[in-house]
Amino acid sequence: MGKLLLTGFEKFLSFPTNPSEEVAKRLKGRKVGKYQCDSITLPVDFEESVAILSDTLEKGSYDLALSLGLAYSREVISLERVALNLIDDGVRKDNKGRIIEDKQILSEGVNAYFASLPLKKIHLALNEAGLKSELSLSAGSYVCNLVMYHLLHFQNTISPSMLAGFIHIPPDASLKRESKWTLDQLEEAIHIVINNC
Ligand code: PCA
Repeated sequence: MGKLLLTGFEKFLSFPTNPSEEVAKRLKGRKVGKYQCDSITLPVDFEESVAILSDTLEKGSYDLALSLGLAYSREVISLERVALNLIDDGVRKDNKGRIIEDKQILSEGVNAYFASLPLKKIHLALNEAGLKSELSLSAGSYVCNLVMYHLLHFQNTISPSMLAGFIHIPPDASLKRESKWTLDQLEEAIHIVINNC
């Protein structure tokens, strides 16, 4: 049985919940496909998110690491292809009230990393199940991109055989009334992602 780390994020800005946390919690301790799932909630904090993620990855020797985050303005599951070595969000504060603009994540780091997940296969499987998804070229330049970059930096430098990547999920209908997604559907989508890894 493979080892899976699934991460979600705590709530942030004025959103009352974060479905990425809810979905990660639902899968905690469960067997999904060929993986046994560990899950954690990361703080929306430019420093602590990275510290907790790195510590967990170092201790866990995972075969698959999947991070989830909320993309409030997106309508479908976004399969992120690229993490950039950049934080630049002049508007959104983290949960400690910090704003970071135009800053490299790692000054000696490469400019970008690609997810090591079979994204095209996952995309097809989701769409066949009627759960709409897209391949996305940007995880943004806020905390999700930061976590994705560190996850892929770890994969590339320490654990090259690990499958790793980031998925942005849309809001569920309890968070945004116009949303067509329920938490059950978001959870099903993440099951399909894992089953195709
Ligand atoms: N979404 C934010 C950070 C936490 C989350 O769930 C993002 O897209 O960067």
